[in-house]
Amino acid sequence: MTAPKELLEITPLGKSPAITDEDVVLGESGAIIEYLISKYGKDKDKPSQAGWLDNLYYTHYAEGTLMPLLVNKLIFSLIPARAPFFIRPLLWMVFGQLDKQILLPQIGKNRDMIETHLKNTPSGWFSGGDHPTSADYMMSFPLEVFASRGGDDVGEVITEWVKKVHARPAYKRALEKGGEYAYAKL
Ligand SMILES: N[C@@H](CCC(=O)N[C@@H](CS)C(=O)NCC(=O)O)C(=O)O
Repeated sequence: MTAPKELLEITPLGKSPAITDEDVVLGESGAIIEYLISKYGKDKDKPSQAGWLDNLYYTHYAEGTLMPLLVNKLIFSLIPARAPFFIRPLLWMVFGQLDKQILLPQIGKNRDMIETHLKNTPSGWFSGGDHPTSADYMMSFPLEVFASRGGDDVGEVITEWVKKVHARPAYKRALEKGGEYAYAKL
């Protein structure tokens, strides 16, 4: 809800991320990651055969299930915060209940699944290999958002995973090139 309108000149939805590469313009993070890996990845981002299914699942789960839950959580707090002051208390009550009864249990279930998965993958990357794959690239944004906004609901394993992503030299190089980024800190 805060994207600069210049983004509309690049993609019809005016959302980020979006990339341009020669004459290609592409939005949607999953499509961008697949594009970059297949064009520039030189096979090094591919999962092993054993990790293929986990990679497939988490690559799609990130924006298909996890991120919409976190966006809903944000919207449930923005609606009351931005409402006229005289209906704010009522909206806080309604959206607080929706958050507690619908979102929190869902987020908890998702957190437990992710934490269990990461605990069972000793390498710490989602597809179980010794390097990140598309699943990790896709999971990094939702887990950064969750780790920085989720408070006590975030698990220890997720927090450690985000720290590990932030410690990668490639992540640091991206920050140097891309500039300030609110979710780069925990
Ligand atoms: N499913 C899309 C989500 C894109 C999206 O919603 N991007 C947000 C930033 S995380 C955005 O550009 N919001 C700006 C706005 O809605 O004004 C993807 O994975 O690329």
